[in-house]
Parts: sequence; structure tokens; C-alpha cells
Amino acid sequence: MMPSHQDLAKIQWLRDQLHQYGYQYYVLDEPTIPDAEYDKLFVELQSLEKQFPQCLTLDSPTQRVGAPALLKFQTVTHEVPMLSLANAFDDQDILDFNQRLCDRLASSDFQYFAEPKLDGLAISLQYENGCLIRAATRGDGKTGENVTENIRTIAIIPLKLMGNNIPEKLEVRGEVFMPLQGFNEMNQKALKNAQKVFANPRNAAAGSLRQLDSKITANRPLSMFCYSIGQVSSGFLPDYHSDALALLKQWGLPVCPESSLAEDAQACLAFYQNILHKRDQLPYEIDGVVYKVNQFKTQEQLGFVSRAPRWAIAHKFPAQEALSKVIAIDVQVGRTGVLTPVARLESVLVGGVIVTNATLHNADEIKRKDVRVGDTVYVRRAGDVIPEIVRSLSEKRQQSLDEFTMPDECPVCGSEVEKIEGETSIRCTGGIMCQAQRKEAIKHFASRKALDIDGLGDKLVEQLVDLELIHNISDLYQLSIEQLKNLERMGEKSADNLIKSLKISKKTTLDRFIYSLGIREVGQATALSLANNLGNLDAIKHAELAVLEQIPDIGPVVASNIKKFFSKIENEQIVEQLIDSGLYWQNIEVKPIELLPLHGEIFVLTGGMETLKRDDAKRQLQELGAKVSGSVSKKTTCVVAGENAGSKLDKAEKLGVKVIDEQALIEIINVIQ
Ligand code: 9MJ
Repeated sequence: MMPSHQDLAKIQWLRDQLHQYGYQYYVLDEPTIPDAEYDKLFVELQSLEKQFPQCLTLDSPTQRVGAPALLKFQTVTHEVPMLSLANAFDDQDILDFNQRLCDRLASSDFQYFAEPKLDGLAISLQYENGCLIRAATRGDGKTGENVTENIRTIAIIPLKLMGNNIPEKLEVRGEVFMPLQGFNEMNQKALKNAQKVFANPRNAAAGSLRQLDSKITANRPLSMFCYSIGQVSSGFLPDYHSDALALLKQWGLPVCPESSLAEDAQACLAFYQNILHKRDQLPYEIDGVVYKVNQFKTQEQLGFVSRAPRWAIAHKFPAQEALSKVIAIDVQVGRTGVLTPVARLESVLVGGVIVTNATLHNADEIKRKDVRVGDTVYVRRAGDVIPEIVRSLSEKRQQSLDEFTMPDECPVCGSEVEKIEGETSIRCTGGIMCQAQRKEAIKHFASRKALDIDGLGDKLVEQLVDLELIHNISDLYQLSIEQLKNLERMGEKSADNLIKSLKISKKTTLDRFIYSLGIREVGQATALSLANNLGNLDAIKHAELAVLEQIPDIGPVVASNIKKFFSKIENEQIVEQLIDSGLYWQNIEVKPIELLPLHGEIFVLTGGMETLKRDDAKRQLQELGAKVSGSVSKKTTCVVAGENAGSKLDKAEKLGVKVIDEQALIEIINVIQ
């Protein structure tokens, strides 16, 4: 059947709408219609295309689901070679680079553009009359592989450019990568289904793009940022790299929001420090930053050395992975009794920090990675988290090494271990009898977010328990200066200070107290919710399961953990002793949640705070009924932007969400309270 004019117009309209909504959702991260509404339009377009297959075009939003599998990738030639970058490893390298440019240009009158260096794969996208017609990997820079079908499945990459004045031919380059959240979720799913787990997001992105069956790629959470223009119809290239990126953005292509102009080499180094600090909060992995001379004319003047441009350099972060050797595998017992194998390593510098231990998570993980004592292993450190072993170089084993097995009794107290239902971990059944669990419980009690006992560090807790000066948290308040002053690394003054801190810690709040008890799966937010909804300790202790489950954020498992905790006689005694020692707090007049002044409001805190500690600000807002979220969306009521606020602030501004500073937040809290 031939489509009518009306059918044709409807198909075009649906495609335009879906392109627009897709752009708002994926590129701007700012959905404007509900998902169900989008799906409705999508299905309508699919059914029209089925009815009139002659109207199907490659740029249709329906054509992202993956094409039939290829036998192999075709080779493509890059008309303009895809360059690699020279590397710099410290500030001096950058100052030398800048000096070389100044000498060559006989001028220092030029600016840089600084960009995070994404850890993914370089890709070239070719658009003709605004339609994506080819995508290729960088390969060796001259020839790469045609991965068009795979690239077409990546939702953030427009199949069709938007806006005006689009060149007939446009080749865009950038990095395809896998955002961390998607990477972690994908690996967790793979683990559950006993499938291959990727060692890092870069490998995951590469593995996903190398699939001959694009239906597999379609299920992988890939993303892209564009960072340069390759070939383009004449007359379209602006004078500056920064303007070129602005044009790409206008045409609907994703561009990294962290990039910015840098006046000179010093500004580049400041950019490096800023991004290095932000690195752990970015939703994707970067391995450094890139500085590029911003003016294209100056770039041309500088030219290339072999295959790298003279006008750009990658300033790499210290490596996050290094090789080491496993000396031993110990088993640690955590606060809730979970047994965690830990590899003791020959000390090695990873990302600027000396690493001697790495977690091995659980027995399954050791088996999967086939880590044995004596093996050479890759150690990886990301952000503040405990270093991990990425993989073992088992192929390099010189002699046969024993496989590791988890103990069937607790290595600390000798109690039996049990398998946790639905999990891969095993747990010591010793409870409060187990010295390791007791130590961890006391460390938790003293920690900053719990009772914040200044001067009671982990080492001291271990000493106190080992010397049997304390057995549980309530014994802390019976300690005397005499008992303390002769301990290792103590003295009269420190002992006196600790006694003072213990005294100060007695004045607390109900939610802090509940949190400090270390009830399984009762974190700060749950403790606060319990306090705000039940108001006093007795009500919490005696609450029925059904009552607990009605409280926001508390499900059946947590409710049962709370009930079990308070039903144990030894816990009841400890709580009583703590109160007898003088711990006190103000009970809370329980107001229905709906009546709290900030009920329904969603705050996001970003950047450094000067007066308030971030945790305190969060608590105070939650007490007033607000939700405190970690990410900005259209639903956010207000973003509190402190010093060096980054992408969250940018996003708030883009979405038109109200932004206030710390002083304004303090005023709000003071006025309402
Ligand atoms: C990355 N990987 O993020 C370049 N890159 O420019 C950025 N790579 C590059 N630019 C020219 N931001 C060649 C490579």
C-alpha cells in the first residue's frame, strides 16, 4: 500500500518528536515527557513503518535496536588521520610543553582549551546532510573498523542532527565510554548469571563495541562525548576549538560539560587540580586531562610531530593500576560478622598511594579471579575505596600454587560460620562473643557519624579490647585516666582528653544513638527515620514489625533486624548501661511527616561547606522533613552550592533549579526551626 500525504506527514512528525524527546532525555538528561508517552509515540511510529516499509529510513529513532550480526567488520580509511596525543606526567612537563609552543610561535599570545581525558575508545562519526551514515574506530589512526551498526544503538548519539546551518558533510570525533553506574550494574548482573565480568569500564566499552552482533551492543550502557571535528564542508569551521564544540552541542551532539577555556599554562594546571579533586564524583572514568591550543590558525601553524599534534598534550593522572605480588591471604571479620578475604601485597605505589592490602570480597571472587598466594596480580585503586585485585597473572605462575579456601570456623573466635542466604558471603555466628565483631562494633560506635568520640581511634580500640579493659560499647564510659595513661602511644594528657571526649559524647541525639548501636542495615538515614517517626527509644524498642515497616525507607528485612536486635537480652543490657552512664538526648515530639516544614522538598548539596559540616547540613534538612538527594533533576527544589561546586551546579542552572549558597541555607534552617 502507498502511504498518503497524511501518513507521510505523520511519520515525519513522529520522528521529529521522538528525536527531540530523545535529545532532551539522553543528551540534556532532562526528560520533558513521561516514559510511557514516549513509548506510545515510538510504537505508533513502529506500526506506521511496518505498514509502509518503503518509508523506513536509517535515521528513524526506531532503528537503534541492533541489526543482523556481521561476519566481520569492514575496514575504513580516515581521510583526515585520527591523531594520538603526547603524554605529560607532571607539572614540569606541561611548563616545558608551553615553553616549546611559545618558542615555536615566538609569542605567548594564545589560549588553551582544557578537557577531561575520557578513558574509552576514540570514534569517528560521519554525518551527511545531518544523518549519521558511518561510524568507525580509530584503529591505527589511518584505518579503523566500521562499527556503524553498533554505534547506532547508543542512545546519546544522534542519528540525525538538529538545529540550523548543518554542513553537508561533517565528521565528528570523540570518545565512547561506559558510565560507572551502568558498568557496575552490568557487572553485577553478569556475576549473578555466571557470565564474563569486565575488569574496568574501558574494557567493557571496548568489548561492547567489538561485538559483531549489534543487538548485544544495544543492551550495553554506552555513552559518548565529542571533542573534535574531522572533515567538514568548507566554510563551517569556526576560528576556535571552543566555538566548534559549542556548534556540536547546538547540533545535538553530546559534549563534556566539565571542559573549559584556560588562559595559560598556569590555568591548565589549576584545571588539572580541580578535575583531579572532582574525579571520584564524576559519573565516568577519566585518566587525565587534555590541553589544546584553542585557535585553529595557531594549531595549523604548530602542525604535527609523527602522528601527534604539537598543539595538544594529555596530562595524565597517576596510574590507578599497578603490578604486585600476593604474600598472603588473610580473613577479616567485620562488624556484622561477615568474613572478608584480604590479600597482603608486596607494597606498591598505585595512583600516588602506597598499597599493601587489597580486598578480595569473597570466596567466589577469589575463585573467579583465580588468585593464589605467590601470584603476581594487577592492583587497582579507584577513589577512596579499598584497593582491589583486578586479575591474577596466573599464566606467569612458575610453580603450582595452592587454591585458597575460606575457613569453616571464625579465624578470630573459632565459632562456626554460616552462609548468608541469597548472598555469596559467609558470617561468623559468634556475635558479641567474637572479639573481632566487638572491636568493629566499638569502632563504629566511636566513629564520626555515630557518637564522634574524638581521640578514640581504631588502634586504641584494638588495644583496649585486647587488654580486656573493655568488652563492649558501654564499658567505654567506665574507663579511668589511670587505666588509659599507661597504654601504648598514650600519656596523661591524651588520657585526659579521651575522658573529656567521652563525656562530651554523652550528649547526643536519638538518631545518632540508634545509628551508633550498629544494628544490621540501619544506616544514618534509617536511624533518622526511626527517630523522627517514633520519637523515643522505648517506642523504637517495642515497635511491632508492622509499625516499623510503615516507616519510610524501612522494608521487612530492616524491620526484622531492628526487632531482633532489641529482643536480645545482651543488647538490652548494653543500652541500659549506656543510659545509666549518662547518655542522653532530647526525645522528639512526633509530628506526622506531612506536617514537617520542608516535607516534599528535595535538596541537593554540592561543593565544600565552610560553616556547616555537610553531614550536619543533611541531617538538619532531613529533620525538617526535606529529602536530601545525591543528584539533580527537574524534581529538585533547591541546590545548595558550596565552594568549587561542579557538574551538579551546572545541571541545576541548565534545568532552572533554584541555587542557593551555604549562608542562605543556614538562614532557611534558622528561620524554620
Ligand atoms: C579524550 N580521550 O577525552 C582527545 N580526548 O584530541 C579528548 N582525546 C583528542 N581529546 C585529539 N578530550 C586527539 C585526541
